[in-house]
Amino acid sequence: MLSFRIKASLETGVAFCRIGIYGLARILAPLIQYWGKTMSRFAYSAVALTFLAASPVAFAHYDGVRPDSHAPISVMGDHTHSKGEWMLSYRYMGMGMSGAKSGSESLSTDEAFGEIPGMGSMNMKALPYDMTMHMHMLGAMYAPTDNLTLMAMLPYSTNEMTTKTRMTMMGTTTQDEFDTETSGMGDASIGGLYKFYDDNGYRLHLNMMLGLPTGSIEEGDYIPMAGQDLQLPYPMQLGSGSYEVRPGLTLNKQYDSWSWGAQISAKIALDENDQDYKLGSRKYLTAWAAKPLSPWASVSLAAYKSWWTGIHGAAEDLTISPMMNPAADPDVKGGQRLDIGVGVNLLAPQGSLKGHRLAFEYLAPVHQSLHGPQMETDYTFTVGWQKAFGGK
Ligand SMILES: [Cu+2]
Repeated sequence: MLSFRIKASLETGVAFCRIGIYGLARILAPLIQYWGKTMSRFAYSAVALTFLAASPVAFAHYDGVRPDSHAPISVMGDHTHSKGEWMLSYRYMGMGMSGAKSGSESLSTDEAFGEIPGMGSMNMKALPYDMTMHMHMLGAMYAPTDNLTLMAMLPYSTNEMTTKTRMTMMGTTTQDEFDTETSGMGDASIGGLYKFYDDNGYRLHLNMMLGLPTGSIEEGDYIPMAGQDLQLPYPMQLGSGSYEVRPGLTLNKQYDSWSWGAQISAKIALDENDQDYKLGSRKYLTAWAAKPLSPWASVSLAAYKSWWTGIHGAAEDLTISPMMNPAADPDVKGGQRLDIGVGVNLLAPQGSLKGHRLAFEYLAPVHQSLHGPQMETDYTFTVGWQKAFGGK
């Protein structure tokens, strides 16, 4: 009876704390408006997450060896390690894009061509129509202390694009298409995750990553319209060419029978690259919930919201005109998207594979709005392997 009363009053306490958190976040949000409109939305979430984590009710301590103690596999820098532990990981990410979109409207091929001004006496137009990206990502983590986890990631990407072309010669319009491909190392990233709260099943850490300009931004391929190899438009390049700060805040909350988490993060290019441009900032807001089905498997549902802005400057050696191909237009690059992800995390609890993790996640867009015409994302698929070593 007494414990029931304590429990009831604790729950009431939690409810009040949550209301307090919400109120506080509403008061604090305007104070950080100078971050800009989108950033203030982020700040609001950050403040809310921080205070949510401080809800003063005791639950079981965080359990790091549950399948759902790692977030869905698409989330980067989602967890920290304890002192002396290290981890290796490999991820494959596939992404498919196709069609053309302007705003939140899908355009027919004719409508999309209609939005391209065209160039020359033959009114040449090129429309990127289909793109597949394959990324292999190696990751390593090491925790020198219980609070600090160091992290490094190295991607290797292959981009394939099909572009439709149209030109008019002596009153006759002809349509054709061509394929281009690039592959190589992308932008490596290094940094740390700093865990500053770990209690009552809540864990909160800061993500402090730095993107390095190791990926090429001068990839080219054969362009039939030009009859020669040319530097390809922005989406086909392997790296950003800039140093990037990638800050973030991650929250994990574990209950006996389920867990949830959230992350806000951004990628901000610090300097103009060797081609005289800088990618626009990208911001991400992610939330997930996961349910263990057994000691070795959990399923998850996640929402991924992202915003990105156009490119500043223009690639110096890009001779493909934005008048002809929207992929070469630095201004036609912004957008936002909401993806819903369904995932599975597997963790071998014993035997010779003990500690090995395998995870899958499939993301489908439910809404996207693009400063277009740009191709729209059809799906993202990630499969990953992770294994931690050492520690206590
Ligand atoms: Cu790890």
